[in-house]
Amino acid sequence: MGPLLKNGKGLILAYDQGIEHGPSKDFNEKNIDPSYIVDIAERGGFTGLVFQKGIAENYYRGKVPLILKLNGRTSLPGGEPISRQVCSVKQAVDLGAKAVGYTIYAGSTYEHEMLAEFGRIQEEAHRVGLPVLAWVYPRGAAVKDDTSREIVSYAARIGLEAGADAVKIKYTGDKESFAWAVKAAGKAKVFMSGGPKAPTDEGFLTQVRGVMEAGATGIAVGRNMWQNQDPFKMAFELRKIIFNE
Ligand code: FBP
Repeated sequence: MGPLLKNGKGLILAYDQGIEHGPSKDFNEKNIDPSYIVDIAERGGFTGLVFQKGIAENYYRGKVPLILKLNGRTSLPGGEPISRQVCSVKQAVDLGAKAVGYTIYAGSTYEHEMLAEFGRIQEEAHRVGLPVLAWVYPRGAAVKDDTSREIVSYAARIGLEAGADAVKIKYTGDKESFAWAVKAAGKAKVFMSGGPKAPTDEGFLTQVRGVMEAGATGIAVGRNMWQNQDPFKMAFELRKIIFNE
């Protein structure tokens, strides 16, 4: 995880929402352009940038460490979630990625397919020296509350046991319960997932402070950055909290 961290901490910018949610749900005239996101990552001092391969091939400029997402899905089918591999580890290496990412929808009736695929990818990535970040999002009819202490700590533990070097999990709502999830993740580094844009910047920053105090390695966020009117100011505030700058 070294290349993705500064002083042992990480600030990662996620931009795979175009395929996950569709362009009209999250994007405006500005942030629909991937070049704008690359600017935010570069000028904002991010330690990692998450793209799907099509965006990476066309827009990635090599300055901020790339985390290539290897699976993906659209929001169109509905039903139990499944996200399958759409890009190889070799392609990640060819694109200069410093890590690969994969989403596991634990709790889905298809979880066995994602766990098996993740297992193969993890072995392949480790063979070529790439760390693996797991987005572990419990989801599907069996999952009642995907941000409860129990479920989020379960997600963190799944990441550890499946062999992830880092796990990206949802916020539980308070520092104490998030600290339990960090414990459950063991040696897997924990990144908080951003979620929909918070109503106020201060509210989001307070949340991030709590998450860092709970022992997280950092955050991996999208909408709370590139939907912000002033993402550079937000990045500045986040760097103060995460890196003690
Ligand atoms: P956000 O900070 O915008 O929530 O992005 C984090 C992320 O994990 C993205 O990488 C991914 O596209 C999205 O959330 C998935 O969101 P959802 O929870 O709706 O599946």
